[in-house]
Amino acid sequence: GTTAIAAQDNRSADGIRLAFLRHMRRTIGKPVEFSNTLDQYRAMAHLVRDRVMDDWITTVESYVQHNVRVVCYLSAEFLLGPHLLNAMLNLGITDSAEKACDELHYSLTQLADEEPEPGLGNGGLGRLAACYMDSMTTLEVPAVGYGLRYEFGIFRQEIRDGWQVEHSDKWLEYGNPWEIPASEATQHVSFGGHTETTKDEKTGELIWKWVPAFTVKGVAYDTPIPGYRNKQVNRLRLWKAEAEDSFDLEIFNRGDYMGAVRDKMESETISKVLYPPDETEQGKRLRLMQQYFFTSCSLQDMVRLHKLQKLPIEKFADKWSVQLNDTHPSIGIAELMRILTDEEEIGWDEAWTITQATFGYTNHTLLPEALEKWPLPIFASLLPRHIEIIYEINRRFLKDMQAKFPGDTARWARMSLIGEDGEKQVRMANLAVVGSKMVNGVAKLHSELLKEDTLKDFYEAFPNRFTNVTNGVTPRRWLMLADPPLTALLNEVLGTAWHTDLYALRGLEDYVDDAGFLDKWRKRQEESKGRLGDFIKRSMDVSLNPASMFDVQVKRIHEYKRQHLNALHILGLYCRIKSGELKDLPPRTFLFGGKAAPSYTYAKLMIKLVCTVGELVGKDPQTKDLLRVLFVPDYSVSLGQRIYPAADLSEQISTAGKEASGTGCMKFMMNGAVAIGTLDGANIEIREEVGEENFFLFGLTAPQIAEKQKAGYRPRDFYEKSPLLREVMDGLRDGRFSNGDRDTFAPLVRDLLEVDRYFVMADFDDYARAQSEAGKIFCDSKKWSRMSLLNTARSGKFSSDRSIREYCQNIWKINLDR
Ligand code: 26Y
Repeated sequence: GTTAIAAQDNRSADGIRLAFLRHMRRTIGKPVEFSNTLDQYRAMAHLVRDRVMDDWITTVESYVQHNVRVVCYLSAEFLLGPHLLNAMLNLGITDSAEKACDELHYSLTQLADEEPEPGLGNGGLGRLAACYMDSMTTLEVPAVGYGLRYEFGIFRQEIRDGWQVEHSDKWLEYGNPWEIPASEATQHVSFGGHTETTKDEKTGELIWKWVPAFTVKGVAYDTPIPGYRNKQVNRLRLWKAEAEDSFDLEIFNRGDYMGAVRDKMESETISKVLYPPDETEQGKRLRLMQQYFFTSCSLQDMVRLHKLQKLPIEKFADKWSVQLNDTHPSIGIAELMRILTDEEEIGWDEAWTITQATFGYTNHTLLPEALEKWPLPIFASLLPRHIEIIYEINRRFLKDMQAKFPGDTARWARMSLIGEDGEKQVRMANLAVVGSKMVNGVAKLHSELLKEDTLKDFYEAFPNRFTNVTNGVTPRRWLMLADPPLTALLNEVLGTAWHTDLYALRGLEDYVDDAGFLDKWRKRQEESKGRLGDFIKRSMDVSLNPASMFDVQVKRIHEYKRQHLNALHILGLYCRIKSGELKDLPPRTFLFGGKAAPSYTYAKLMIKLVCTVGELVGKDPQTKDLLRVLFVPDYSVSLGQRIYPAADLSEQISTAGKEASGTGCMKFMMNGAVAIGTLDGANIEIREEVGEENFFLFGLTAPQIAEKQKAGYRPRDFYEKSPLLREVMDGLRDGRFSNGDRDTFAPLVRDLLEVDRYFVMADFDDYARAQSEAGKIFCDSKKWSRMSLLNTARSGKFSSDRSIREYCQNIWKINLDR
């Protein structure tokens, strides 16, 4: 009928052009001929949003009608990346939009480049949450993402003289067309004060009351998350902290205008800025406030919606599955207990059953120092009622453990929710495990090590609670959006089934001995490298050689990720070229990107090292045509989309047993890069899928590392045994690579020779061996193309669609073939 025609027109080039012109007049308010690229981006964003909103309404209606179970994904970070082209891709209107732009004489990509990236996350954990939102919607899982609407996202990184300099990220400066305030959802969150008990006059039972010191208002901002071509749209609800309206009233009462404004500012600080995962911790109190603030708003929102649908509160866990993305929202366990017992007046035992049935906890780290702990005084002063609840959970829990493990006092102390070594602390991981029905790691090895090591005591107490869900990434953004020419080629030979069933890429294996196709594959790869080269020429004024091997390491800068191992290897190549030992080396371009936490001095020094090596090899006439090293500043989702498709070699070189999963490795693999890596995190599963002959393995294994650690590791022994390592470390110490500067890298050299917590020295020689093997095979372009093609062909497992299916099956108990 007529509505169908209208809907179709909505998505045609004409429909889009007319809508664009309408938004240019009515939303932007400019004659189109005076508009700049930012205006054009904004007009385009608004018309795309209109089309997403139409699907949103129907999705919400169908959820209400079918009274479905809802997954709530609680995460302090959502690293979405730019919306515009992703929304167009998922709606299926990219071609029409391109045509409309052509007619208007604009370039769609140029206009899309105007979108400020919503950088509401640090790295892997935040990006995972974004991939999972995409997959949940694509698989039609009713889901809400809950988090914080940071006014300032991850800092912008500048590299000045080789050092990282941070700038604040004002992503909201020109408004955000992708969010909609949801006024009906406003919540109020209390802090501080004290608790009181009264006796119930009838029953004589004690009633707890929290008398808080102040409250903060939570205002909801919704971002629609469109599924892939299925007319489904889920909601990402982010909370902004504002002062309570009563502040304004108090101005009259107290005549204290400045004081009122100060209170207002303090309230709004809560959602002001994203915390980087720093080593030296500052501002702990504010971070705890952030976590409680967004978690409480989210749970209150669920209770509100639950009641709106007239469901009994006792059935809360049947309606809501709450997944905790690491411990950051794990205070939710105590908060739900508070809501159920204090506010809904449900008895403790029933409340605990509901709470445990509601939550699932995903752990993302093995580093014990990264498990969150809050100093008791800070915690108790901010959340006096919650500390009482945690004590009561703990009392009952320890009683069970005493029955289960009689006499094992050391074990009880390790498992307690309150740490007593030194200053008393609240252990959030322990709370998360005790209060959840399921606990999962993010890759096979990681989940095993959680059971054997980090959470061993808990595994022994609750073996059935532990499971694994290997991470995944969305092929829509990381393949289709990132590499349209590759997408076209895959569509040509495989059709389009792989868009939502990535295992269908296996069909590519039919071409693995087809010389013509392999040649096509190689040419396409070189074109990808050319496109990245163009971008780097434009933005950094550096020219890259697209025939060289692109050897890429992009991820947060961290000692355990070992960007310095990569840099030391390049110095090794430099030395061997200088000495004449290495002659016919295939030219290589080493690309680095990633941010260091602002207070992580060592990581910043690692960036300086990479930049110093870059300058050295780029200036030396003997090496400058063979080696190029570039640190690309301000690594982000959109930069990742440009980089992954152009990579030949993917660097996944963390110390075995330290990287929980890693997800960048999966993005490289989908795009046909071959990995050089250790047996760590998801690398192990990547190697399993692609075959050991298509993966450059090196390094100590996790058990070997553990053994060395126990026996007393001496990095200097490796330095003394390896002539190349000695030359590199001596050169670094003596200033040979840094114009005679012996000071800058002295702390790094000292650490590596004397401590080397991450076994850089121990793995150096084997890494150099694997690198040289990769270099040799790269010279055989047919062999390399074959390996590259097999990486794409066998990447099916690493779609986040597969991960979400597993969460549905094993954790959320949601039936996908309704
Ligand atoms: C400030 C604070 C408490 C904090 C904020 C962010 C602590 C940690 C983080 C982020 C952690 C993170 O990104 N972890 C990574 O999660 C990925 C997704 O599961 C894994 O692939 C990756 O191995 C892990 O390091």
